[in-house]
Amino acid sequence: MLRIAIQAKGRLHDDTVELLKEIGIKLPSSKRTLVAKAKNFNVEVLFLRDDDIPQTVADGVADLGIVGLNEVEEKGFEVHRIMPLGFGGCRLSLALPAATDYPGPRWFNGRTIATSYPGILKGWMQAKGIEAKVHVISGSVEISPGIGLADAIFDIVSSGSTLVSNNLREVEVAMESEAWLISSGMLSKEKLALLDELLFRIRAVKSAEGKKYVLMNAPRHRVDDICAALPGIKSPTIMPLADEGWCSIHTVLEERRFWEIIGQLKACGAQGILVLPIEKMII
Ligand code: PRT
Ligand code: ZN
Repeated sequence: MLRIAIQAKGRLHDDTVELLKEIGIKLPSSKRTLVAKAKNFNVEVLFLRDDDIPQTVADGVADLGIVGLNEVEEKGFEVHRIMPLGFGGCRLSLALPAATDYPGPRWFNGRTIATSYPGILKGWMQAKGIEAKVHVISGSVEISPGIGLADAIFDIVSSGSTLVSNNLREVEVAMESEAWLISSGMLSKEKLALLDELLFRIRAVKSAEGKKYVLMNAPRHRVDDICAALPGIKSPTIMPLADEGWCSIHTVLEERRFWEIIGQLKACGAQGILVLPIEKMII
């Protein structure tokens, strides 16, 4: 049995549970407990605070964890970083009062910086040769300059609106983060086999993300032009239709390129274009 530690509640919880569901790990829906056994896969899920996930995995209490890379970096426990999962994206940035002139990192010399991530901040300061005082607080970091607690802050930013509403300006990005799958370094052979199966499923779900299955009818004499406009996985499938002058073309398209390509397809005479969602893709 594989034990996976995930966030009990918070920003990563819903996306994590959704990913587990997509790869076939159904959790009892009733109420959240500390531990839940999956109904149809040899997996047990531990619901924890995100801060506790890296250590739980490093100690081998959980075999795997899903947690922000920022927590992994900050805590510094030894875990394997297996793969980024494409959600929980954010950055860790330095910000200062919006009206302040900022000549570059040396501005921070001799200043006080408030943060909940002293480890990552000190790493950045060392890399830049900055000597500043680090004031550690556990929450509401963004109000520190306004109340005179610090000259600047180092915190998580995603849209940037929290900084703007506190009259702060982002001046340096120290790291980019997202949710990662991490593992303990001491997995048995049986657990490694289960992990392989899990990774296979995650890759199948991730491969399908942002992609659509597209079908269309096309005049035979324009097939080459249509294929040239289609950046499919490999070559598109082309099937004859009852009407000999026409065929049916099937392919997979990146959703973000859809509108750009669809115009070209129509210009080539494609008709009856159908766009379907793809759930999983085994390449
Ligand atoms: O209870 P528990 O300890 O498990 O959760 P938590 O409160 O410590 O963490 P939580 O749920 O807030 O965040 C979990 C993880 O989500 C973080 O460790 C990051 O990896 C990731 N993440 C992604 C974020 C954000 N985006 C984010 N915007 N974590 C926090 N924020 C906060 C940030 O601290 C700031 O206050 O949102 C504010 C900034 O947001 P913007 O959009 O205004 O820039
Ligand atoms: Zn936390």
